[in-house]
Order: sequence, then structure tokens, then C-alpha cells
Amino acid sequence: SYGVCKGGAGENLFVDAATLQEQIDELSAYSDTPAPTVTRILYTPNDVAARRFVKKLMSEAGLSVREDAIGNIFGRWEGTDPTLPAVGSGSHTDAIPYAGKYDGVLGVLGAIHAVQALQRVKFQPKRSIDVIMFTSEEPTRFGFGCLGSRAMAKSGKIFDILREAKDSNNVTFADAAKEAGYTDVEEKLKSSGLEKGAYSAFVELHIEQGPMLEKEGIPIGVVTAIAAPASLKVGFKGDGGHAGALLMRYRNDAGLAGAELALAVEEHVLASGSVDTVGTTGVLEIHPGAVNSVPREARLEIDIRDIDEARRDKVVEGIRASAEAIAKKRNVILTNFDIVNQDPPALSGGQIVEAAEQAADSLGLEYKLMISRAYHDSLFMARISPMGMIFIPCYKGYSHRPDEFSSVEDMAKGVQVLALTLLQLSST
Ligand code: HGY
Ligand code: MN
Ligand code: MN
Ligand code: MN
Repeated sequence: SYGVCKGGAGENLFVDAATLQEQIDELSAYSDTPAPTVTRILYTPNDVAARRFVKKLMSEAGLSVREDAIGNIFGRWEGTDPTLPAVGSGSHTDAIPYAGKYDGVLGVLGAIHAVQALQRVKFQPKRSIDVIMFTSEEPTRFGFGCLGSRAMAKSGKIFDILREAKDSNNVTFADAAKEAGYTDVEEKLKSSGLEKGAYSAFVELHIEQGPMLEKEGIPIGVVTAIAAPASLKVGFKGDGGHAGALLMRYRNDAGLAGAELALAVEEHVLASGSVDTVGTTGVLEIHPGAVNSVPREARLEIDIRDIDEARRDKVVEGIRASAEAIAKKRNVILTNFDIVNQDPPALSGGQIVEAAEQAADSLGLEYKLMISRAYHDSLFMARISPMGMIFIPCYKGYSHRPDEFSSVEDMAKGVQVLALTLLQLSST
């Protein structure tokens, strides 16, 4: 049955993509916002319902399910040599507000289907295979992304950060986790950390979240690197005042300072000299937000990424300099310039890239080597094991929006390539 990959064309590897689509649709209903949007925020009731659904699917696939202290969920297919480090594959099911239903979900449910496809051809892995659902990948609730995989990778000061973290309603991470059924988080937090080498390989299947594969008509992307993400929180404070009575020359308008900094972000990014540098002022709030009141506060959240870390950091420092200059020029106070995260890029493991290339070849599928401009849990799994990602096209590259879409055919191909990649990585 190994013919399915070694020399075989993999044609007898059946992926039940129709059921996968039904499960994606069922999971999308666990949402705080109406269809077709999906909003699923860490530890909320819909997130808990989604977890229950995923654990049910893992059990139905014969996987033994466990959860760590903060809700990273592992479904294990025991290998013939369970003492060897396992092969991991997975992604996330949380969704930013008003998002779509494929981001992350494909990598969790698709990994379960990849295991089921291998079980159907009577493959028996030597290394155990863990399907992983990371507890949260999106930054929505606590302001930074990948907190589950950061904890598993013991990245930086993640445990201190989680002890201090509070959401916009001032709910602590530990209390939010308790509401979702994860008690004693403070004591058990560090137990979610894994040693380097805990996995021999980690592979994530994901929609591209960009337009290239669809544009070029290529069904598979094999990721060679993940761009380096950074995010900033900046605040300006002025005196505000009456929109009618306060003459322009007496104003120190915090809203205009914020607007000017957002434009400075664009300027610094475009001046980096590379198309790989991207910058977004995703949050720009002014207070009190009344039409006849001069803004006295501005709050910005800024996202800067680049495949080249030094080039990204130069842009971050340029933005800091602009924030200070704008505060001076406009006579407002720069209340805070916080770097929330400033992570290095990650390179994919050579043997995983090769395994994915061989898998695509044995299925007769064209593939494209490419970088991931979106970050993923793989960015942090790369710190404890060789990492790789497999992309499939998505409609016009749309993602983080309700019209995010990938076809059943493209999902089937992605799951097949994942299955054959896992077959190779778990056989040696
Ligand atoms: O923002 C990202 O890159 C990821 O989709 N959370
Ligand atoms: Mn996302
Ligand atoms: Mn994602
Ligand atoms: Mn992501």
C-alpha cells in the first residue's frame, strides 16, 4: 500500500472532500456573527463549541485526544514506534471578526481527512502522527497572534505575557481560559511548553490568503519561508476642545496626529525599496469620537511585515521616529509606542519541502515554491521542529472576509498532498 507514494501515483488515495466541506460548513455555524461571516474568538462559547466539534471528529477518526493547559488540542494516531518524536500537522479554528470559514479550519479538518485517507489505504505510520488544533492563532482577543504555538515553542516571554494579558473588557487570560473550562492556568501554564525536537516535522495545510496560485492556475503551493511579522500599539493625547469655538491655531488635535502617522507608515514601507515590505494601520480610533469635539486621543495598531527581518526593523524604527516628530510638531503627547511582537521569519525544513514536492509530483499536480506573507502557527512550530506548509488557491486571494472560498476540488488536492507528505515523514 506504500505504492500510494513510492513510485505510485497516489491515485488510490481517496479524500472525502464532500464530507470535509460539510464539516467546514457545520463548523462555520459556531459564530458570533451571522452567516456568511464567521467570528470565533478565543475561549468564547462559540469557540468552545468549535473545540467540542473538532474533538468529536478527531475521536471519530480513531485519534486519541488530549488537550494542554491552555487548550492546544492534539489528536494522536499512534505509530508502530511510539517512542520516536511524532510528526505534527494542524492549524487553528479561531476567526477574526466578520471573517470567512476556511482560514485555519482547512488545516485542522484537512489533517484529520489526510489521516483518514491514509487509514483507508491501510498505511501504518512508524512515527505517531499528531493532528493539532492550536488554541488561538488570531490576535483578536489579547492583541497578539499564535499564542498557543508561542507557548508550545516557549517563545520569548510568552508565559509572563500570558499572565499579564487582559482583553478589551479587562478579562485576564486565565479567567477567560477558565470560562472555557481550562482551570488552574496560572500553575499549569508552562506545561504547554515543548522541547526542541518534540516533533520530527510539522506540516500545515492552509489557503494561500493571496492571489498567486489562482492567478497562475497552479493547484499547490509549497512554502519555503514565512515572513517576519511585527505589530505596534501607539497612542497620542491632545487637549481636545469645542469644534466651533476653538480656533485652529490653538488646537493640538490627536486625531490628526494619528492620521499623519498612518500616512507615515505607508511612506516608510514604500521607501523600504522592496515589494516584500508591507505595512497596515489596521486600527485607528479617536476619542471621544463626536463630530463637534476636537479629538483628544488617538489609538493606532500597526502591522509591519517583511521576509527580511532587518529591513522590517528599519521600518519600525522609522515609524517610531515619525511618531516622536509628529507629537512634537503637533504639540500632542505620544502616550505610548509599544512593540507588541517583533518576530523573526522562519525557513521551511528542506526535507519537508522535498516531501511535499514529491507528494505533488506523485499525484501529477503542478506546484509553486513560494513564501507565506501571512503568519501561521508554523512560524513558531519552526522553533521546535522542522516546519513546512502546503497552500491551496483561494478565490481572488480573499481571506479574513466572508467571501473567502476554496473549491472542494482544490481542497481534495491539498489534503492528498498533505497525506502523502505525512506518509513520507512518518515512515522514516
Ligand atoms: O495575520 C495573519 O497573518 C494571520 O492570518 N493571523
Ligand atoms: Mn487569519
Ligand atoms: Mn490562518
Ligand atoms: Mn495565520
